[in-house]
Amino acid sequence: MSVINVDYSTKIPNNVGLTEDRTVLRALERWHPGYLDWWMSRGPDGYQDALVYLRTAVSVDPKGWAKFDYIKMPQYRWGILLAPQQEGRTIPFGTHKGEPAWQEIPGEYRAMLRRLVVIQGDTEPASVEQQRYLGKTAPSLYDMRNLFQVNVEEGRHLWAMVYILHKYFGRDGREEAEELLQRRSGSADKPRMLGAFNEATPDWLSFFMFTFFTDRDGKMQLESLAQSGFDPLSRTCRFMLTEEAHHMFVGETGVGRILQRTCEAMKEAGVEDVNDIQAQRALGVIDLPTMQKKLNLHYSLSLDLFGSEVSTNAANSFNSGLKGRFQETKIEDDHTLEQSSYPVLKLVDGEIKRVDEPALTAINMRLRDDYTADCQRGIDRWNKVIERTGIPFRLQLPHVAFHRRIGEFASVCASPTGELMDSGNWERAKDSWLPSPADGDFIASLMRPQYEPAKFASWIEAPRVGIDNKPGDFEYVKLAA
Ligand code: BYC
Repeated sequence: MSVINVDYSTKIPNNVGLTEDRTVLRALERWHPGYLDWWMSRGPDGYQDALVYLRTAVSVDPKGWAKFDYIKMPQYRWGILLAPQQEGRTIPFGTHKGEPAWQEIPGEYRAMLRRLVVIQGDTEPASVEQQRYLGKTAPSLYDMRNLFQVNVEEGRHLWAMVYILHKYFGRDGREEAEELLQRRSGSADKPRMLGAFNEATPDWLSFFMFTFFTDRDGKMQLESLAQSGFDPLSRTCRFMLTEEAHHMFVGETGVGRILQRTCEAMKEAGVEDVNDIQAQRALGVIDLPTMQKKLNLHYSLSLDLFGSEVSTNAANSFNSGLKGRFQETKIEDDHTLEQSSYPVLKLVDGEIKRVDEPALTAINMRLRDDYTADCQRGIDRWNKVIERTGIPFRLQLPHVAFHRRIGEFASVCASPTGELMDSGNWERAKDSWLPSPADGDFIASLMRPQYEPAKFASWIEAPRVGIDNKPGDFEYVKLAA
């Protein structure tokens, strides 16, 4: 078996030679029924008998890894797929820089690595739980198919982390893998580990914003873990990134299509005031100010996922060679950062200022900056969509101090433009910056399913091209009778 092609002879498709690794194969086979129970009870509600036009990874060859076919979701072949091993790969950063990449985990780093793998693993099922009910209000079969594609792949990403836990962490790993099926998004007793993954995803605008902003954090974190000196983690994250790209595409094009519909409806009806919410809503579309509010919410929740700006956890993960920076190997510096500094936004005497901090402890800040730049490029593309319609409205990223619960700005109240204010004023202004209950009710009123091929809900444009180049009237989901 080559590392490129996937072995489908075992219950768990893989390219890691599971047939010869009986202990791990058996451990995973024991975990499998619990996973399926979780999928059936916490995965997409309904639609488990529908035939969904999904892509499944059949190889890790970048040129042709996906095969599209109709499949019922519970029969999706969740597999363990690692990118090919790079001959002679060395650790690219930290105190072990230049040493051969590890194929086993050095004893002293086990606990630190386990924490990173468990946090990564925890986010994957969490997002599926958050999106559980969205199929019922899908604006088209095309969108429904994309939702389910994202869901099954997040399920596969959970498998990817569970494989690492079973293979390299023995009994501790098996216990952690079990726990990953026990925690629940939004639960009071056993919540998911990171804040954003306990928030609701109540409607499709939230889903698209989530896949734009939160999956983009996933991209940044996976890129950093793909640099890891622990080679199996690096290889598994590299392959996950190929799937992640589609998730961000779903988010970016989803929001883009909503913006397009709103702006075109405004043009057709002659609505000129971009702040006239009622006039826009009367057209059956989502008004532009509410789009900005949802953006503010999802960006600020996702910023929290980067941890504290100054973090010894992050410094330790970097020093020990476990988690690097975004595209580490493309950065031109010494990759050990012992003497370097990095500008960090901090509160100094009640003002927000940039202060130089040791670059090692500022690793989270740097990744967050790279993330913000990547988000900004996406916002620019959305603004082009608006600009082409001639509507004078532009979306903006709020200030990083706005609406934060983790890090330097968790203790202060700031407006979207970064002015610090007291909590009373902030509370009074909050509904003009973040979606209010009334905004939520309005969006909910639009969330009616559209299940006819080639048709789309009133508030979203059709996509420009189909998935797998299928024509506009393609039936992406065949709903069970
Ligand atoms: N919520 O030193 P600190 C994805 C905790 S998304 C709650 O500041 P550190 C996906 C932290 O655990 C990518 N708690 O932070 C997207 C620590 O607690 P303990 C997921 C938080 O460790 C869409 C304490 O605060 N992957 O893949 O430097 C769909 C102090 O921590 C939060 C990863 O994140 C929070 N937001 O950085 C599906 C990669 N933030 O341990 C999937 C792995 C911090 O003292 N994780 N805390 O009790 C990491 O690299 C790091 O752990 C973090 C935090 C970036 C998360």
